This record gives sequence, C-alpha cells and structure tokens, in this order.
Amino acid sequence: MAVNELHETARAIVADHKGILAADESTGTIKKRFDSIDVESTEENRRFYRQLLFTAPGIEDSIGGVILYDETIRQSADDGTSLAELLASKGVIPGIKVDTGAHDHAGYPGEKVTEGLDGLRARLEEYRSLGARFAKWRAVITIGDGIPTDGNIHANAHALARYAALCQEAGIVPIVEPEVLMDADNTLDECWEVTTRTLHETFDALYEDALDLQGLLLKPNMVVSGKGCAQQATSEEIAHATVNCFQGVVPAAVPGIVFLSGGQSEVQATENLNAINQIGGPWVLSYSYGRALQASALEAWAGDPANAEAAQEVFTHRARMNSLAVAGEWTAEMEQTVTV
Ligand code: 5MM
Repeated sequence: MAVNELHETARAIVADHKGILAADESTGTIKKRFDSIDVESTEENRRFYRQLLFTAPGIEDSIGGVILYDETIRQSADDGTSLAELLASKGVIPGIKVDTGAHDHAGYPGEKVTEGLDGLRARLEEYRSLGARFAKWRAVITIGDGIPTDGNIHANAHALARYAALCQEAGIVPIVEPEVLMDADNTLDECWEVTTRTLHETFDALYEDALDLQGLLLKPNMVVSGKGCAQQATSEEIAHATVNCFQGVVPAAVPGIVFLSGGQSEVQATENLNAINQIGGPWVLSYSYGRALQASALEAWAGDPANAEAAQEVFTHRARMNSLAVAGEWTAEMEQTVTV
C-alpha cells in the first residue's frame, strides 16, 4: 500500500495550484499571535479561530492541506465533528506538526537543533488514527558570525531524515522543512550559499536513509536578503537565486516544494512566489505559509465572533492570491479586484 499512497498524497496536496495552510503554531507561538491582537490565548479561542479558518467558504479551491498542532487535531467544530474530519470532508488533507521544537544545540553556541524523535513511531500511529496523512518537522538554521557550522547542519539533516523515514513507515507523507532564517544582515548571495549547503546535506541524509523522494514534500525558505541587509533583493533577483539554488541540489523526483514565508509580508510572499513560478522548475513550486496566510485574517477577526465572516473572506482572498502565484498568474492589481 504505502508507496503509491504516499506518492498520491504528496501530489494531491499540491495539485491544481493548491498550497498548504500552516496552522500548527505551538502554544507559545499562537499566544504571541493572539497577543498582537489583544486576544487571550485560551483553548476555546484557539479552537474558535482555527475553526473559522477551516470553515472559510471555498478554502478547498486553494488549500490542499492544513498542518495542525497536537491540540488542534484533538479538537472539534461546534457541531462535534473533529476538525481533522471537517477538513477531510472538504477534500483538504489534514497534517500534523510532530517536532517538539528547536532547542539550543549543545556544543554549538548560537545554533539550534530540532528535537522530537523519541517516541515518534507511536505518536505517528496515533496521529494517523486521528486523520493525519502528512506531517511536518522544522529544522532552524541560523546565519551569523561563523555560523551555521557544518556540524549543526549535519545534526539537523540527520534528524530530518530519521523523522521522514518514520513517517513513510507509518504511511504518512513527511514535509521536510530546513529553514534558513532571514533575520540576519546577510546578503542574497550568503543566503544562497547557506541554503545550498543545508539542502545538499539534507538530501544526502535522505538518500542515506533510503527515503522515497516521490513520497515527501520539501518546505524550504526562499533565497532572500537577510532582514538587516541594506541591499534588499528584488522579487526577480529572489526568484532567480532561489530556482538556481534548487536546480543544483533538489532532485526532480521530489513532487513539490512548498515555501515557508519566514517573516515576509503577505504580498511580498505572494509576489516572490509568482516570480519563482514565472521561471519554474521540474517540481510544483507552491506555498506552506503561516504568517503570510493569516496575518490580515487574524487582524480582521480581532477576537470578535461578529468579525468571523469578514476574517474568512480576507483569508480565502490571501489563499487565492497565492494559488494564482503558483500558476504564475498573479498581478498586484488582483489584490484590489479579485473577489473571493
Ligand atoms: C505556523 O508556525 C509553525 C510552527 O511554529 P512554532 O514551532 O514556532 O510554533 C512554523 O513551523 C511554520 O510552519 C513555518 O515557520 C512556516 O511559517 P511562516 O510563518 O514562516 O510561513
């Protein structure tokens, strides 16, 4: 069973220009998001907000999969249907974040290594029984003085491969997410170099563990200038650097590359994705955005149930803009004129 099911699931998530909603903010991260709109991060508020996103009319036209957090996959909608079941009934594939976070890497000052392998086999079995058909593990690579080190990149790649192998064994598509952070003052070229090293090492580890490359998705950063860099690259420069980098290190067997937004604004993330797709590659080039799909919707909701419908419209608009970018058909004017 497993091989074809994995291939089919991976392809289905990114079929028809669809992308992924990353709604797997851990408790600490969602609290930060709620703090920004002055809403208390209670379990009920988190449930209500995520239900609002998942029940947005037309979500299934643009969103092929949603990454859930452990708490969310156990929650239900107002009518008692589990949130995972609700998504599946719309043809949106439920996924689950399974890493337990990026922690200080002992012996590697300033660098992080992602944890969560202990007990993962049993957790995956349970998540599958709760409806998850894909999973996500995020490794964080930091650019700085003398970092990232080869040792840190290697440790993160090794963990990603072990996680991915356990997922495929469980019949769950792994999303492999090695994120080079964009918070430093590095140039575009430096990001290209670090992203190339990171992806090279990641695929070495995936080959080493005999992963089925057609049964996984890659979730990387785009190649961008660091936030603190005086010389910010244009969308066209970002697109060329990104596709050039991936052509050198990402095998064509990988069915889809779903970018993270990493702190880009909503429109920037859409514009860059569109420019990337105007060049294209052998893979589907889509999105798995958290902040760049939710920022305006969160603001529109502002914790008031009366704003739920307006927030849903804002959210589906954002998703539709990104799916147009996957087709390479997005224009800035559409931000004003396309209705949801
Ligand atoms: C949605 O946030 C995800 C979970 O983050 P924490 O572990 O910090 O709570 C995160 O992994 C997310 O999927 C990626 O960073 C992509 O999100 P952005 O906002 O960068 O598109």
